[in-house]
Parts: sequence; C-alpha cells; structure tokens
Amino acid sequence: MSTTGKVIKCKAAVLWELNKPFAIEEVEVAPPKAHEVRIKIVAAGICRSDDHVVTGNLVTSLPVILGHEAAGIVESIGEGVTTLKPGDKVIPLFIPQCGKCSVCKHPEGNYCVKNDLSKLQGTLQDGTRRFTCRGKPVSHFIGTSTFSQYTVVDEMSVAKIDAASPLEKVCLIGCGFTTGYGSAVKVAKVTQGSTCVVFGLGGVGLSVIMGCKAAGAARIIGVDINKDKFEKAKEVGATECVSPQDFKEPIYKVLNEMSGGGVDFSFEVIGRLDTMMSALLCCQEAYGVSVVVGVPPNTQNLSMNPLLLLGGRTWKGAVFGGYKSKDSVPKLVADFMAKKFPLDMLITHVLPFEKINEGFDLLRSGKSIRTILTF
Ligand code: PAD
Ligand code: ZN
Ligand code: ZN
Repeated sequence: MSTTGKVIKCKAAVLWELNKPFAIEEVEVAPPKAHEVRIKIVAAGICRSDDHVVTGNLVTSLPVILGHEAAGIVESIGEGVTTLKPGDKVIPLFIPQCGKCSVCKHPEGNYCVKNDLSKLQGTLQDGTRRFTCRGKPVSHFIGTSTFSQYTVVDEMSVAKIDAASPLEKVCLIGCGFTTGYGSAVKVAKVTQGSTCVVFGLGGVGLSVIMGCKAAGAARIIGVDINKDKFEKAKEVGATECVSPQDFKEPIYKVLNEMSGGGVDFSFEVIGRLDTMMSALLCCQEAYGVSVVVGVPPNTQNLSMNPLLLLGGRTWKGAVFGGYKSKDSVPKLVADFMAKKFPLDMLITHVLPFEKINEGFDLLRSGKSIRTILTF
C-alpha cells in the first residue's frame, strides 16, 4: 500500500529536554508540501554538532528531532519537485543550496542564505513543521532531522547520489567527512610540502588530516587531550601527535618550536574558544592560515589583539568544508565509489537506531570516532 500523500507513523528519537536522553517515540510525519521531499532514512552518523544541542551550546526550540549526517531513499515528493523521484538514493543537506541567492551565485560561498544554522528556527523553508508527537509539533534541526525513520526536507536541502552507493558509509559525506576534508583542500587550500596542525582528532578532525594528506602536506601534527585518538590519527595520515597536557608551556609555543617558527595551516576541530586561540597563535605570523571548523558555544565571544593579524596571518572559518552542498555531494559520493578516499576508518561503531543513547555515550566518553545508526 502506497504511503504517498498520507501521514506516516514511525519511530524517531525526540529530544524533549536539554541534557536528557533521547526518547524513542512514535511520531507522525506529514506528507511533503510543494518543493519538499519525504525520505526513508537508512543510516545516520552521530556528530558532535548534534550533541551541542543536547548540552545547550546550540540553542533551538524543543522538542526537536536532531541528526544531520545521513543517507536514505526518497519515499515521496511534493508538487513541483524536479530533481528527485521516489526510490532515489539521497543525502540530506544541512546547508541548502537554493541556487538563487548571492552566496549560491558567488564562486566561493557555500553558506546559502536559506540555511537554518544561523537562525535555528527549527522549521522547513515555509516556516512550518512536518513532525508531530503526542499531539505536539516537533522542531526540525537544520532542515534535516535524520534521527527518524522518515523525515521531510526541502528540495534545496537534499542531493541525489549514485544508486550503487553503500548508504551506511556515504552517510558520512552528509557532514563529518566533507566538513573536514573540504576545510583542508578547499577552505585552507593546503599546499604541497606544508606543515599542518589539527586540533581535535574526532571524526571531523581525522577527515581534515585526510584532506591535508591528499593535498600533499609534508607534516601533519595532531593535537588532542585523549591519547587514545593518536593511533587512528596516524593511520589516516598524521605524522606526529601531541597532547597539550604533556607540556608545561602553552601548546602554541610547543608547536611554534616544533615547526621552527609557526605552521603553515592550523585547524580547530573541537569547538572551544581557548583552542581556537591556540590554533591561531601556532600558525606563522606572516603567512599562516588558521581555520575554525569546530562549532563554538553560540553565546560566547573571544577577544583578540588585531596585531595578531597585522603581520599577514589569515583567520577564517567555514561550514561543510566550504562545499556548495547540492552540487558537491553527488561528486564526493562518486569520488568515494572511485576509491579516491576511504570512509571505513572513520566508522568505529554501528548500532541499531533504537540504541542512539548508547551511541551518544560512546561519543561523550571519547570511545568512538563515528557511530553509524542503522534503521
Ligand atoms: P568529536 O567530539 O568526535 O572530536 C573532538 C575531539 O576534540 C575529541 O577527540 C576530543 O578528545 C578533543 N578535545 C576536546 N577538548 C580538547 C582540548 N581542550 N584540547 C585538545 N583536544 C580536545 O567531534 P567531531 O569530530 O564530531 O566534531 C568536532 C567539532 O567540529 C565539533 O565542535 C562539531 O560541532 C564541529 C563541526 N563543525 C562542522 C562545520 O560545518 N563547521 C561540521 C561538523 C562538525
Ligand atoms: Zn555534523
Ligand atoms: Zn542560496
């Protein structure tokens, strides 16, 4: 029996309160309206950005269905949808690509003005929600909400991918891999023979390392306070790893000494203000480039001396590795299928969706890189 045009009742992980476990609930998912697509989620990764909502670092309205790194199959489409059809394999996009705004038209920009990351309004583009639970509307999260058996997204927030792609792996192209890899090759534009430093060796940080390696960096120094992360970092390309806790001096000084005066490229992939400053300070003062990848708490500010930039340093940031989402995701999936980069090394755990709370515990205790939830 076709579900097209009907409300679907299915399971979703609902966050009702901050710092509480997700509740697996029966939710109602309304059919897609015009220019929307309803997707059956097949696999979803757990990213630290989801946890930032649970802890209150990213503030959105509750209850909410989180999840933004996933892959699935189109169940049905709304009126006017032209780029997808039922049965297509897809990756939802947490940064849309409307194709019409000044950012989409700019050759470099990817932070489409239709994104919900800056507002965290919790709705689709038309300002309304498609989820209901226990009679209450439930918020969307950055236009994706993939911790649900079914979700509805805007057509500008979903990319069609190769029908042969393994969804339980390419889901990582929906956030972690793409964000990290692109931060190195596209945002920093890492050069051949350079020295790079990566602060934070989680799923995103390891992907930065892969990007630095692919760009031909000669030295890639991993920084993390959890030394259990070093082995994997070296497997994906780090040439050495250090823990700030092993030194009396501030870590930026250690890195300046190790690199003979400052590194070429540094990346903050944790989401802390102190490590953002360390990453800036460890890059060479005349030509170093420091990239903010980690998502900082949205109520905090950094104060810095502008003299740090006057010598010529560049301080920048980007979401989703600077990639225009709808154009780039299908190409990255094709590159993965052509074995241009691996994803397996990022996946440490696979759990059934119902064990989502266990997956978040693994992230918080530092035991996992990426946990993939299967539906
Ligand atoms: P993760 O939690 O798996 O990795 C973070 C790593 O940082 C862990 O290995 C920690 O041990 C380490 N760490 C924590 N504190 C410190 C410290 N004080 N000094 C050194 N190391 C430390 O997270 P992730 O890899 O999923 O995500 C990393 C960040 O990137 C996080 O803030 C997330 O929200 C952000 C992100 N940004 C984008 C984007 O588009 N810009 C996309 C996805 C994730
Ligand atoms: Zn993410
Ligand atoms: Zn746009």
